[in-house]
Amino acid sequence: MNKYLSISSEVQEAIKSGKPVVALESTIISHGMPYPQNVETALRVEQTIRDNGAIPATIAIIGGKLKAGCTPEEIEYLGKKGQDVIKASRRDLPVLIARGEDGATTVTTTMIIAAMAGIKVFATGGIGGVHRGAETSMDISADLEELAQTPVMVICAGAKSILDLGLTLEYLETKGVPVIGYQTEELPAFYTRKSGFGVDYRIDSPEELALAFKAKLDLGLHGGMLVTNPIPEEFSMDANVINKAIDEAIDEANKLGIHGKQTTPFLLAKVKDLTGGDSLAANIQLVLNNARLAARTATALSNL
Ligand code: PSU
Ligand code: MN
Repeated sequence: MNKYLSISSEVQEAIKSGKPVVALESTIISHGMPYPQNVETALRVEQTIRDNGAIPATIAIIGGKLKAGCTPEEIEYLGKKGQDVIKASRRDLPVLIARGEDGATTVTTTMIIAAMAGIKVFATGGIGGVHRGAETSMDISADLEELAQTPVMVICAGAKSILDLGLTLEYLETKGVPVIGYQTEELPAFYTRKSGFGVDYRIDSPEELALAFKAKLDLGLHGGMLVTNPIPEEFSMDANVINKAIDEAIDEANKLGIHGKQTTPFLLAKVKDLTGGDSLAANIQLVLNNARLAARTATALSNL
């Protein structure tokens, strides 16, 4: 085991005995939601995974250690410290570790640490992707490169239309990442069930998700698999309301010259301000929905 990695005893025991484990990210805790809803949600997500037969492993960097499996106290710490926890992508790991700092793991770093620990399934809300205007800004999330190289199945609710969804799908195609729609032919757009873009394949059961991912692993094909799971109908938002807020947020980001790692958190916070409590409630529900599917899929995978 590498000296930078710290796996909780519960997660370690589960991995060793082949029990299903689901990884969870911490940027959604420290940067994605306000305190205390962030902590409440993170704990509810963990409980949902347990209720569906798997062991949760919330991933974060604490005091320079790569943690697979956080305690409720550590989750409280990450949630309370909020934006002061550095948003940590792949390029941030070396210096954060050297300095013994904390880091909130994005999809990218959660995949890296999950793979190091031997965890194959990861549930989150939304992934990063190719930003609108990327043809000049070159702002493409490291999440896409990670999906191209690290063997973890990422279960999300699609991507928000703060991104260019068409270009995001093109990029994933080039990199050989399968984009699966869970019980849908259409890529969900996080707050809404539809985006107007098709997925590569529709899969209707956790068992088939597990079989497809196992085939990818067995063949030694690099990289992960992206499973997009639409937000439940009753919690989905009006596309016009959300798209108007997103356009406004992007205009403001451009005016203020927001760039680099600030772009995604800025846009997410702005959209949340403009749409009030509705978008937070939707966000919480879709994460719980992804946690359920991830737990069932990790269970199916461990039965193969
Ligand atoms: N998109 C969301 N919610 C999020 C994120 C993205 O709808 O919380 C977070 C995730 O942690 C994701 C990261 O991995 O932002 C991507 O950031 P960037 O675009 O800077 O790569
Ligand atoms: Mn970026």
